[in-house]
Amino acid sequence: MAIQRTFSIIKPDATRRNLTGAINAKIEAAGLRIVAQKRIHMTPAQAGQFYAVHKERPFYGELCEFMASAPVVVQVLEGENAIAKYREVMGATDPAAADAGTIRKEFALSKGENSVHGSDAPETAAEEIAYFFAGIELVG
Ligand code: DAT
Ligand code: MG
Repeated sequence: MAIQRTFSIIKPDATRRNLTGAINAKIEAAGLRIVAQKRIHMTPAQAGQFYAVHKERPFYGELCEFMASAPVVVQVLEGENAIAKYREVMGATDPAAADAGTIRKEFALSKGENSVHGSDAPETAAEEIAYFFAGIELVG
C-alpha cells in the first residue's frame, strides 16, 4: 500500500469540548501526519454541499445544522494506507458500536455528534481535500 492522503474533520461536538489536541494525539500516535490543518466555521449551505451524498437521508437537515453549529478543524492526513487507517482510528459511526481505544468510542456523544469525519475512498478523499484546501496549503 502506498502513501495516501485522507481528509478529516474534527466536528463541533469535539471542538466545543476542547478535544482537538486529544484527537490529534490519537491521529499522530497512529502514524498519520497532519500535513494541513485549519479551523473554520461552516455555513449550513457549505455543510450541505460537503454532505450532499446524504441529502436523501432523514438526518440530513440535522447533520447540516450540527456541522454549522460551531467551528470545526479541517485536516489533511498523510501516511501509509491513510484512508483505511484513519477509519480504524475513528471507529464505527455509532460510538456504541465502536472498538475500544478509537476516537469515537472515547469521545463521541451519539451517532450524529460523533466527533470526527474521515474520507471513505481515494476519490472522495481527493474531492473533500479540494473542497477545503488549496494546493499551496498542503505542506507534506
Ligand atoms: P461516517 O461518518 O462513519 O462515514 P456516514 O458517512 O454514514 O458515516 O454518515 C455521515 C454522518 O452522518 C455521520 O458521521 C453522522 C451522521 N449520521 C449517520 N447516520 C446517522 C443516523 N442514523 N442518525 C443521525 N446521524 C447520522
Ligand atoms: Mg461517511
